[in-house]
Amino acid sequence: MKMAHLVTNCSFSPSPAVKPYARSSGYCCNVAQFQSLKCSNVVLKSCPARPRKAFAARASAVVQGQTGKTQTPLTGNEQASGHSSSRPKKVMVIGGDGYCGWATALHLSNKGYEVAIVDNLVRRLFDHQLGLDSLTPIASIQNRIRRWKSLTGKTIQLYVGDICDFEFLSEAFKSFEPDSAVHFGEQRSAPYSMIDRSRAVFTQHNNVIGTLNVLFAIKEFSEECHLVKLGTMGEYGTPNIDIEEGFITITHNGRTDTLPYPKQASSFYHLSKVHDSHNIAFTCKAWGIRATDLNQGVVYGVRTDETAMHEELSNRFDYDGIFGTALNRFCVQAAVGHPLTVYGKGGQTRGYLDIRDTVQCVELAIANPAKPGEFRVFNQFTEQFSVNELAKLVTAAGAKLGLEVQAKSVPNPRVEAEEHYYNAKHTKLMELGLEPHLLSDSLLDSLLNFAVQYKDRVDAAQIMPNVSWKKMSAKPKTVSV
Ligand code: NAD
Ligand code: USQ
Repeated sequence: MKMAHLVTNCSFSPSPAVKPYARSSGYCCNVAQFQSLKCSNVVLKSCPARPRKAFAARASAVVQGQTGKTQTPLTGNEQASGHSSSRPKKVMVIGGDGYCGWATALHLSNKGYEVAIVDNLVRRLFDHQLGLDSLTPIASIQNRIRRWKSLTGKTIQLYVGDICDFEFLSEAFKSFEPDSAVHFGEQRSAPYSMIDRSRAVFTQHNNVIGTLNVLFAIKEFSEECHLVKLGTMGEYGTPNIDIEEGFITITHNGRTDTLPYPKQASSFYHLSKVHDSHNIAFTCKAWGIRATDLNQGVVYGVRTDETAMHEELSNRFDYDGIFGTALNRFCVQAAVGHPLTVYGKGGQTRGYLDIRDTVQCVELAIANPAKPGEFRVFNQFTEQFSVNELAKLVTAAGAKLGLEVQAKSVPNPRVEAEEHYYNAKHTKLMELGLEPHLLSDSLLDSLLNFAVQYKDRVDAAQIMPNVSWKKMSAKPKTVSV
């Protein structure tokens, strides 16, 4: 029996003095730091067959046969050749402890993929440091994975560390040997990136260098590995023409070419995604890497088939002014009787999708990999809404549940167009078979009921936005109360 490092019952007690954005902080951003965490009941066993460094902590020791009802997905080569060995396809989910990543890791595991999560848990640290919390209580990653194993018999491996640490990432790649790497592991909040200089620098360093390391790891250790990278619709901004999926054909001075669609990102976070896309496109050309850039819209919802199986599998649900996204925030605001915070005129239009479609889209991208050297871009959303439209929908759904919901325009903390044209294409994932869960009355009802169920956990002080694009400065800023 192959045993690896088994880590249980870790409890994090970061010092309040620790800066979230300092890589040398006492948090588990890398090897030594992870080991210096306060952990109770830590059992470390060595793996004689494949020795690896202690920081590549695997939560479950034994890789067992998959017991899911769905057909075991095969590796890319097996699919291509029509031959099948019994080896399930391996997917590394980077950022697998986060909102989209956790739901995706469970979904893929349920579908018969062999899954490993890579995460440095820095998102949990942001909460500690900013005094924020998920609406839903979330179990530690170790308990989540143990619960999943006890319910389904399926193993998810865990590598705790920072992908900006190339030594750590190399070990994870060499040890797991992924067929696909799904990369969610970034600082993903636009407001967070606009708090102050150090958070802006952290965001771009974390995201750009992390992705660059993933590209180097693929080139060095897993040439065939398909990179599925979470980008964002916000890379395109809000141009006054239709938004295409990644590329646009332009005729200029009588000559025609198909070029990357122009990027007009509107926060240091969104800009980090633009830089990522350029680096990925370049390495596809230069090194023959196969990559899919999923330009995802704003995600809403919280439950997927898998996370609903047990409260210890619950996903995070952010509602605060920094990490909370529009529709999720509005549902919580409605539940606690807070006026819906429409920023400015409320004509800001974006693509939105249900978290159940996030996991479906990623699965589709993995099952239909890009070819070697191909850089594909899919726009990943299912419907467009303006902020005013969302506020109207939530107000109506709240009334049906007996909630008195009011929408109120608050001064827009961001610099963005508040009335604009928006028409973004999103057909490529549909062509691959996406069956969207559209925002229906019933979904809104259940989201609202969910928010009502946990309303005692809401800290009303975290609802109003408190990060201003214009007032951002070089001076470190504290944003919690
Ligand atoms: P999240 O913050 O909940 O999860 C991100 C995870 O990545 C966290 O668990 C965090 O600890 C981990 N992480 C961050 N930096 C890391 C590093 N250097 N090394 C290892 N792990 C690291 O975010 P999310 O909402 O799940 O978003 C996931 C991805 O999807 C992001 O790339 C985001 O830009 C993209 N996206 C999200 C949304 C949305 O509405 N949530 C919409 C579009 C795109
Ligand atoms: N907005 C409000 N009121 C609120 C919250 C937001 O009016 O209380 C507005 C914002 O000003 C913005 C729009 O709603 O115009 C969307 O804001 P958001 O906070 O829901 O989403 P955003 O900051 O764009 O970021 C989120 C995720 C990010 C992802 C992005 C996809 O946090 O990771 O990249 O959605 S997209 O918007 O398509 O770029």
